[in-house]
Amino acid sequence: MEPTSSLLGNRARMGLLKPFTRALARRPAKTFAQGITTRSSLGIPTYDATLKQHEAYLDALRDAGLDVSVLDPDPRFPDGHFVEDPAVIFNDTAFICRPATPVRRGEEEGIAEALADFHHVHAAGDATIEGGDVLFCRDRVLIGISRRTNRVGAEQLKAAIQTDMGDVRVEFVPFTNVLHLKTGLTELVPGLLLHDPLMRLESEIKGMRIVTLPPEEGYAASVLPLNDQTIVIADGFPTVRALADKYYPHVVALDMSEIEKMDGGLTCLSLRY
Ligand code: CIR
Repeated sequence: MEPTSSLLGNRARMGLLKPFTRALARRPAKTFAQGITTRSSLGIPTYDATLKQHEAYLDALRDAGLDVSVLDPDPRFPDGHFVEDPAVIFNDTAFICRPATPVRRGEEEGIAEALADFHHVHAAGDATIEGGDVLFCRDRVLIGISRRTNRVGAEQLKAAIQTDMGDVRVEFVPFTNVLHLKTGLTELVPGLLLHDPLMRLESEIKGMRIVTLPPEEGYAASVLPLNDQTIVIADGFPTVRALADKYYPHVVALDMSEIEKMDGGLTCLSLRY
């Protein structure tokens, strides 16, 4: 189905979730370059440039009207500023994830503390799950099955979502070749997904339009709609820019070069709720 502006409006734009009013982030720690990355060929990011890009990101959230809480850096966790991965928020529930990589285990404790006002459901047992693999769309939730999120984790999150939200459609999306689901697939507008051709989808996603980007724009498949007016995209990717301009009156294009070097994208730097 071709998304049209008649489909838009804040409620429609954010689909299953209420419009965002708040966000949680964490400032990068000085140890950040010791984090995990598959993109070392891009070079080692500098701390100052990373902080600058992170600050511009926080400003973009604030400019869109979000009340942003920023946690202090935690040098024990070089990847700790990728706060999207340790939790998934829907309504009053914070699903506390279980990171797959031992070096990221423990990040979820600080995030759970920061989300003390929410009802907590904890991933448990053999589950591994990271929020980067969870995409709330207009009409369904997609959970990536990846090297970071296994089926046990995905089933636990699905149960928590359906307990809270009723019989919401939740689909598992096995994929390979990119880190998280939202590294390679996000929803530009209701019903329209942007896809990095590097990402190999192992099952079909029915009933949604998928735009596969030119390979050189794959990184920009990860976009961050904030409300019906504003979307944040990575700067320097003309196809994505043109698509964003078509649907949003306000497009914020951010330089993500340093964040990309550590496999980070736009969604992973905050939790929105
Ligand atoms: C990691 O490999 O876990 C971090 N260096 C990057 C995490 C990015 N998170 C995300 O895309 N949701």
